[in-house]
Amino acid sequence: MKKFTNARIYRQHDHASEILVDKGVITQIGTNLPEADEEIDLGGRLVVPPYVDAHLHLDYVYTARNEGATNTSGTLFEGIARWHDVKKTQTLEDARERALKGIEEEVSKGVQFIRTHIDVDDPKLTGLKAMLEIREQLRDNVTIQIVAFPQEGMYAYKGGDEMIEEALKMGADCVGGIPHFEWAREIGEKSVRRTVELAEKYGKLIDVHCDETDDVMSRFVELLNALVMIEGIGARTTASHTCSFGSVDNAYAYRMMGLFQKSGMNFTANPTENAYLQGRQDSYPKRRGLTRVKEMWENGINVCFGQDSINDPWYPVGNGNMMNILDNGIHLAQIMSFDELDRCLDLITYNGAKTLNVEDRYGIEVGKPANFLVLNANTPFEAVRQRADVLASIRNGEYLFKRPAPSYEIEIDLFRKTR
Ligand code: 17E
Ligand code: FE2
Repeated sequence: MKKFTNARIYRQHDHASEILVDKGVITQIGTNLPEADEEIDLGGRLVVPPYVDAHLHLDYVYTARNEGATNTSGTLFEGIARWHDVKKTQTLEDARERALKGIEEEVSKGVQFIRTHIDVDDPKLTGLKAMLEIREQLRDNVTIQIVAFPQEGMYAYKGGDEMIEEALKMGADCVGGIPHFEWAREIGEKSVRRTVELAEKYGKLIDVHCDETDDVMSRFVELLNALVMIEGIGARTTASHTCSFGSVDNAYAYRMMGLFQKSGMNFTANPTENAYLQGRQDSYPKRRGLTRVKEMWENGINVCFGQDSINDPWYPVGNGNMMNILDNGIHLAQIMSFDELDRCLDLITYNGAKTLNVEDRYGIEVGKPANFLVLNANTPFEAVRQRADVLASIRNGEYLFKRPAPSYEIEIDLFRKTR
């Protein structure tokens, strides 16, 4: 038995400050809990559930400097073209090494839940094979979900839809799609229908790259939402990116918001990547690529953030630091009232867990696995303001890592003399 004391627990509204853990599970939360063999004093620091990266591409990581990978226009579409060449040189060993390194980088910054899209437009399914193996190997320490993602199209790539089906049979968790990349609107629509059919056929979750463009006529989110609402699988579905929804007119957005509430569909935004990739055909004013995150959040539509890219042909400077993603996201979305700042950690924790459909195993509650982070801050507001470091990541009651707290209370001579 282990007892974590002197904790400030995120979202815990009474003053409970102790967490008792037995065999990797939270058995009690409260004050003056029974003694335990091991007691760990957290010094009043904030304890939050692990970060969730709801949208990442682990097959692409660390390829930004590969031969032929340079994306000179900085657009999504050039990224796809560059990856087309890079992936031909990918080997199983190399895919494995890079993905492992990417996961390690994320875990070292407090992530324990990752949904990764894996490109299945590849006759050898190299990235998928590597990822399926890693998912099982790391299962105890990090929860990984795999999306069968047709990066070059379900129909624009010959046999793309069959590759997805194959990937689902091999064990991918979610069906993906990229309707805005298909060669005609009708084909994009056909791909969305196919995504939903495949999810039903194989009992999988859905996560579609949806409307990742500034083209306000790109409205595949409307069809995806309607289809999953009809099937009653909205909560099992995610629309990722939905950049163009940030540019549509308000009358359309208003109607759609009501329909999103009805379906219960989830949304994932990738603030850093889309700020970088979108608005490329704009002069000024220049759009910043983000969907209507603030309004979704205000209206009870589940929305969360993802890192998307770690050093790949789309975005070179991703590093798996979800606090950085949150920081960028709340700026771009203008989420900054004190009330919002107190709750916005949800966008990289609880809301992500809901998107991943792992809520039954997630959160600081009795009966759940003892998975949590200790942040170098005393309140949620200070955690966000200071972009607090993760001091410890605990999984099933054991440390994945812990690191000493850097002190901000150094004395600077100049200031001491002035006082
Ligand atoms: N592929 C895609 O379609 N969109 C992205 N943002 C990335 C890869 C990173
Ligand atoms: Fe993506």
